[in-house]
Amino acid sequence: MTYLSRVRQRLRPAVLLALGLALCLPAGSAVGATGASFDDPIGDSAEFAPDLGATTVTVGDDETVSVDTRIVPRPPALWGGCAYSVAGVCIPADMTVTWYLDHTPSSGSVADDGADAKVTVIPRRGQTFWEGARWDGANGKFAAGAQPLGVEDPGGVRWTLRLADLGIPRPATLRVWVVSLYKSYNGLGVLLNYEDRAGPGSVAVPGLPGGSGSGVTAACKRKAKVVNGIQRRLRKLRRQAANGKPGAARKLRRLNETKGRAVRAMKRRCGAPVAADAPPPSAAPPGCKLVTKPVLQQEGVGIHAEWVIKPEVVVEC
Ligand SMILES: [Ca+2]
Ligand SMILES: [Ca+2]
Repeated sequence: MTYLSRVRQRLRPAVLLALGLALCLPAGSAVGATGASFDDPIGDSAEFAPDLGATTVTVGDDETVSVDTRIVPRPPALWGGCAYSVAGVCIPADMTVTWYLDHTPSSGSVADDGADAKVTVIPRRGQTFWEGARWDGANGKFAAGAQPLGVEDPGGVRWTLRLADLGIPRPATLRVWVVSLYKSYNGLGVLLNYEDRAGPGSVAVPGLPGGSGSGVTAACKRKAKVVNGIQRRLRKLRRQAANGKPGAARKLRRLNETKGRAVRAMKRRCGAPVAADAPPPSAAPPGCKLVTKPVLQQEGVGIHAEWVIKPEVVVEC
């Protein structure tokens, strides 16, 4: 039997289902904070891949999400050590623990069960590297995002990121699962491929107080107004640059950079824009509903674009 098939056998779906059902809500959450935890047995990964235990997800009232996962490192590499040594030289293992976050139905990485964001920790040669990434639908791949604040203790790890940095809207149903992976070639050139999976668990991220995001909409309108103002100035500068006005080309370049920042700030506030010519969704997946609410839309393209807030039918979960 190969190593891989042994790993696969250990991860039969029935086990995963049972783990998913073990989800429970913690008692005594702080006011405004919400969370969930899910368990995974210690001992189902006895070697190579770090063994995942319990995971606790907390959405704080400070607009952050924190995830704590208990981990037991396994031999031979333990936590980022050597897969093996050749003449005293350490060959490091390729080891990662990745948290997948799915917050929006009908978008995200199909290969990763619809995940819209992920956080990865890479232990290697006594150092620990943290990475955050968000699904980039336009390019069909994960794009590097804000780096999580990661903390280690002898029994596991914990990381924190802002909801906005992971693209998590309010309200949302956040599904989280964890994958511990180990890959290396042994001395005979055979690929060792081990994994431990935990979850999924799900957390209800409530909407902001005051109804369906009224405060968000006001802030979003302000951000859209800023971007539209920059667009008008860009059109004017472009005409001036075309007519050879001194300094106009330089100002144009600088303002384009400002625009990039303003557009990103606007999208953080407003959420992803809804395409004006996209047909409205006809049905909502289980656990979600169709609602009419103001969304961000782009009218016109390129330098002639105007950003508007318009009511549209969207899926809300
Ligand atoms: Ca485990
Ligand atoms: Ca998704």
